[in-house]
Amino acid sequence: MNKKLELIKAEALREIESSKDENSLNKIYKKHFKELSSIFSQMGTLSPEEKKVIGVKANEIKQAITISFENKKKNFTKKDKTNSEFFDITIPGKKTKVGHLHPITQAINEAENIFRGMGFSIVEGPELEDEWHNFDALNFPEDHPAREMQDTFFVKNEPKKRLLMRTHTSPVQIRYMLDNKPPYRIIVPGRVFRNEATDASHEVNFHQIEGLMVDKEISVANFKAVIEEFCREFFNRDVKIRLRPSFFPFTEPSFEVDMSCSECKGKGCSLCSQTGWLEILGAGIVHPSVFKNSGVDPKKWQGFAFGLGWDRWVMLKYKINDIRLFYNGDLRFLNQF
Ligand code: FA5
Repeated sequence: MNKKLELIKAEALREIESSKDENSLNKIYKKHFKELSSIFSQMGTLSPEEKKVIGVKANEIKQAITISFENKKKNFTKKDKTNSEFFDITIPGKKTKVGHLHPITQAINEAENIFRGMGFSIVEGPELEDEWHNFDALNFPEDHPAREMQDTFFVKNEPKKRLLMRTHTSPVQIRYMLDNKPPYRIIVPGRVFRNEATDASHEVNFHQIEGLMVDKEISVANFKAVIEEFCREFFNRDVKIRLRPSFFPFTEPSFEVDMSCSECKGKGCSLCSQTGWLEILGAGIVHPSVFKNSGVDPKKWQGFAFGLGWDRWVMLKYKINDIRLFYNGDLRFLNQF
């Protein structure tokens, strides 16, 4: 039995040492462990003295084989790890898909840069507005049909302070003037909401960029200069615009600005309702009542305000023939920007 044990030890250590991979190592260990187990099971046939000697020896051999097995196994694991950490830097990388800003937002950023260049600051206001800021302070008399020009989503029907989704960005004029002293030169980009039927140029949810410039000697000529400069920079060319007299309760005089339709070049199409012109902004000289409601002395200060229908500007720039493309989430359209 002594000889057999010596043989198992020598063979096991040699085979473990020369094993090539973890799989064959495990097999070798199992095989010799089985042989040792059969020696242990035969110990009952030995005399007490022999049992003592053989028992000690068998245990020493079992320990030696196990240590050698563990060391070899560690070696393999280390090698495997090194192999898996290796990577081939010459393999072309996988491109990660990243999103991008919505075309309307990209264009708002562009507009902000142009207006900043003309000394305007960027101001924001709440989309959930109250009736006073959205209508009353802007000189819309209660029950006046002018309120109906902007079909409104009322949110909470409280008699004293009715809440609504703002129908335009003009209420931010009031908020800003109440909080700041003139002169002013601000723009207010933002989302607005109107409860109206949609078509190629009308949405229920669209964007406007409000503008307000107030100082001691401001006239319509300043307005024209600012808008023409903005058009030139935004469209990167001279564009044809026209001013039409209009009505807004918060400006006097008021006018609407149209731009020659880029889709049909002024001939008439579904985008411009066959007129050849697309209305792109409303504007006017700030009404004295609006100044009074905002704590500004109309005898000392004067200025103009305007509201760009931003979606239509972006449509003109990129020759987009339907406003609904901005909002239906079609990636074939959005990924072109
Ligand atoms: C206003 O909203 C005024 N607050 C603009 C203003 C500001 C006038 C300051 C004077 C001084 P209006 O309702 O016309 O005005 O809307 C302004 C622009 O928004 C329009 O010229 C048009 O380009 C755009 N617009 C109006 N309704 C829609 C709609 N449903 N979908 C997309 N664009 C629209």
